[in-house]
Amino acid sequence: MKYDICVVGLGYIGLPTASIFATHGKRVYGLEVNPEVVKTVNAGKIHIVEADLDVLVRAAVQSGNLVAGTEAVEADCFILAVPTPFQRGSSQVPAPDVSYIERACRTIAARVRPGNLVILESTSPVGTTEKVRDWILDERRKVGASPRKPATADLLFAHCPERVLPGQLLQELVTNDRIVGGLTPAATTAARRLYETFCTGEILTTDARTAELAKLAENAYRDVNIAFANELSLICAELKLNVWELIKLANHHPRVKILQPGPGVGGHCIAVDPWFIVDAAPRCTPLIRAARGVNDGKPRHVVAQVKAAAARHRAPVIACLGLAFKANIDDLRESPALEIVRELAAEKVGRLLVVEPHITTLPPVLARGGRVELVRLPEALRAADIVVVLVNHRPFLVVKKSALAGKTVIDTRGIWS
Ligand code: SAJ
Repeated sequence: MKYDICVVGLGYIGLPTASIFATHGKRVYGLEVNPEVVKTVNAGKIHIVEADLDVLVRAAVQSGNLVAGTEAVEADCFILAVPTPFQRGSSQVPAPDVSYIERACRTIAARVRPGNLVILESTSPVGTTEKVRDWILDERRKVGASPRKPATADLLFAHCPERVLPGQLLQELVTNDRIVGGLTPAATTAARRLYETFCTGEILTTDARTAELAKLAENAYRDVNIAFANELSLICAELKLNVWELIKLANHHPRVKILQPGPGVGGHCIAVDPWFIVDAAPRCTPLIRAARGVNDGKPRHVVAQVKAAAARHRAPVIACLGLAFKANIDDLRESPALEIVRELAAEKVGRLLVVEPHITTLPPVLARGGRVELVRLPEALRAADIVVVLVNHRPFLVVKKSALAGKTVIDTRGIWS
């Protein structure tokens, strides 16, 4: 069977994208390396937490338009939605790791036919769409000359970065404006037509390299702005002022809109993507690099605050509320909350009770050593001497003041301020 679209990678972006195309009449195949994910999706279920995604995936699978599998198939269009992490290595600047994209390209290469459109959705360093083309053509050369082997000119390549916000992904997938940048004008046009299937936002066309940098710039912009808020929180701690009140007051100015400080910046995007720009242009990026430094330094500051509070107790019990990288999701990637709890456990600061409503078992990094317990909110609040808010999950917002009486509160998100 030939599909309209083959989406490679059924993660946070690939699964919703595959499902939305399927519910708009496209025959979609989800190519996924993890057989467990394939099984889950083919059963109409989901393996990630995202509001209403379960309903969308069920509808897509029940319609017969979405099928998942581990083998590459033929399709008119291939959408690459695999991770692009970074490697810390020994260098000062973490380097982007595009190996998942390369593997995805080599996996689909033998199935790509003349006239096909290959879209890179993964956030990528500038120039990656050109590499996608090169990897696919290289792999086709390796597998031997095929009678239907397409030359570069027969294939269309474009970068269409995803811009959706985890937590409100489904709505943003449809309504956000979309940037579409092809390696050729024909590729740009083909990609624009494809996204018009479901996208109600404006579709903005450009070239692939500009599209790549635009996506990185958006996330670096947010990182720099959060760093400003985090720096203000350090200044306020030093001067014994309330940063939340300060920001609220400053934001009454018609042209000031300061973001919120927190325990640090997490997730697989904002904490990662700015490094792709620094890596590409190290001499031009002192501001982006400094922002990364401020945000990456914030967990250490929180650990120091907790240690200072713990030193006032003989056998401190510390409740850490939240492990995810932000509110109301289950994603622990690059989570500052996780880093803080891991550090407190490593330093044996006290008995650590963690509340994370979106998980049922602790991640291995915390489970090792048995120093951290995953408990429910009432139990943690009852037992704790020190309560540390690391994530502003909904259930934490409604904690009554009386439940905190007599306890030391370190509220990194300002939910009780
Ligand atoms: N954060 C703060 N203070 C704030 C806002 C966020 O400390 O005022 C923290 C969060 O707690 C979290 C981190 O920053 O740890 C990132 O959260 P986020 O909500 O700002 O962003 P992400 O990573 O969930 O999603 C971002 C979005 N990019 C922008 O808003 C420019 C999203 O649109 C992108 O699609 C996504 O990255 C991505 O996949 O690149």
